Amino acid sequence: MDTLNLAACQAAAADWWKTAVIYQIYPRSFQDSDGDGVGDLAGIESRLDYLCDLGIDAIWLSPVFPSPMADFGYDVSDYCGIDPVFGTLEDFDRLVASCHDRGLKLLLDFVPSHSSDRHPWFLESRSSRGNPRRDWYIWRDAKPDGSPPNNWIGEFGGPSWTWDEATGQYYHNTFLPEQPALNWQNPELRAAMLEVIRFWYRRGVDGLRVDAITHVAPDVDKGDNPPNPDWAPHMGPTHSHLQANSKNQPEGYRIVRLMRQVSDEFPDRVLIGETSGSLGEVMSYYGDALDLFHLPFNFMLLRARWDAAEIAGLVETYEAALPEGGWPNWVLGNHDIGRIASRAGPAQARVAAALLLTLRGTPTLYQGDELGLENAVIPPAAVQDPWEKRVPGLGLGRDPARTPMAWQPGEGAGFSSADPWLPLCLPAEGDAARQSAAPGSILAFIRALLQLRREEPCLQIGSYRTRQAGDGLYVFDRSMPEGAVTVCLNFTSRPQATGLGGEVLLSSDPARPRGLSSGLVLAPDEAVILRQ
Ligand code: TEU
Repeated sequence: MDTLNLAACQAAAADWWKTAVIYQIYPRSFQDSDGDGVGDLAGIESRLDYLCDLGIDAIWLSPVFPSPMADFGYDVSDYCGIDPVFGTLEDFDRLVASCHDRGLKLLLDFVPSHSSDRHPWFLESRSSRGNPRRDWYIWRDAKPDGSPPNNWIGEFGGPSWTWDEATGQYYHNTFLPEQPALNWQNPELRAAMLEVIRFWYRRGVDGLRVDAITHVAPDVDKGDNPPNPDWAPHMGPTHSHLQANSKNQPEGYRIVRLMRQVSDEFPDRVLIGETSGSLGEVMSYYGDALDLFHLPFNFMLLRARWDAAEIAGLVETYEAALPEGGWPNWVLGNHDIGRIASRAGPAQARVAAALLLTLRGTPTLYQGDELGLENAVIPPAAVQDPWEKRVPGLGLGRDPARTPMAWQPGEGAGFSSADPWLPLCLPAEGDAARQSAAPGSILAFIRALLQLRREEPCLQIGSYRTRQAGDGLYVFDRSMPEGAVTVCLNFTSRPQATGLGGEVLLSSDPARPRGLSSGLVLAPDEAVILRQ
């Protein structure tokens, strides 16, 4: 499948976010600078050289805004501030400047579907039915029997309606009761939220990752959600019903278009949408006129069975579904899902990284995955995630993928001088300092991959074509009119003959000689990039 011609290649090179590699920072767990066991902005600033050495182009910070932390920052109580646990607005301005000095872009999280129940807007809204901000949130009467207006279930279990005794109505919450849904139908709320985008862009932010977009502007009067015929208890309560009426409503798309228009008031900004459902849903968020998100997140690799044929199949399906002119993107891990080194198995972590960083499109790399971090075992007393607390024992909790970075030897692994907010989990190959000094480490391999990606236009903007996929071997080309590179991935723990020859540009095995090779046989779990 050839998906790009020369003109498209040139167009791709014009937008920084098409050739960039994004690195997701989960600020609570990146670097603590003030000894409270929680990471902060000054800590991030102190590690920018590490990120430059790694070779990424942009960082995206999960929320750093004032928050009671019921959902660890995804419950925002002031959209235009910085939570004291992370620092101050001055710290933030300094971080933006330090990033830009180094040529790094900085993206923030924008959480439009809900605020915190401690946000002054909500405190006003719930103060009385007549309050001018009542309509900034979604309030409805109980049914005659006192039950909620519909059967919708919150993403973290329980009804997605919370009764307010004082004013005698329910408010809608898609996630926790502490996260009341904002009413984007209200013109004043809408204007206030769009102004938040301008606030951060004026401070120099280069783009936004827009949270939980499928839940924005639900039509709560549309009726009950139908039962899910394929549901099983292990899937958790949320999926007992299909979210047919509660997600992806027409008004939500109109809101995204407005967000994009505001974003386009500023040059060179990128808008990324957290779309989490089917392929059709993801594609719909590009917009027919490519007027919605630049990059609707593609989470296919997060759910894929780690199998060469299956993954090649989904890459082809995704490529084929892209709208004309729509730029692809790939995500391998984030703060909501088990670590890739655990999902694919530690031996496959290099293959997974090679896949993420050589597929066509903008990759997002999650902090710690470059060290091969695995899921941590969180003792019950240390659980933090509200989802695990509300729906325990099903493995839904997200703490295992949120543990602090392990930087160097010594207490706290260089993350913090205090007890960290989540237990430390050391990567099997050692902390960042140890891996930096070890040529065969996964960190060294990912650095080399990122360097090759910078040097090799084929890997940034070349077309994609599957060569072989099956029996544990996946081989694909990335081509430009001037030449091509071939990516060979061994998904198994046995050797694999590729029948290919060429110049070895990079291997996950540092012992493999560079230079010309014929009849390439991949070692177990090896990734090789060839110039044909
Ligand atoms: O996640 C949105 C979302 O769709 C989640 O329900 C997701 O499906 C789930 O966490 C399993 O992966 C975003 C944030 O990424 C998440 O951390 C927040 O808790 C959530 O929004 C609410 O803001």
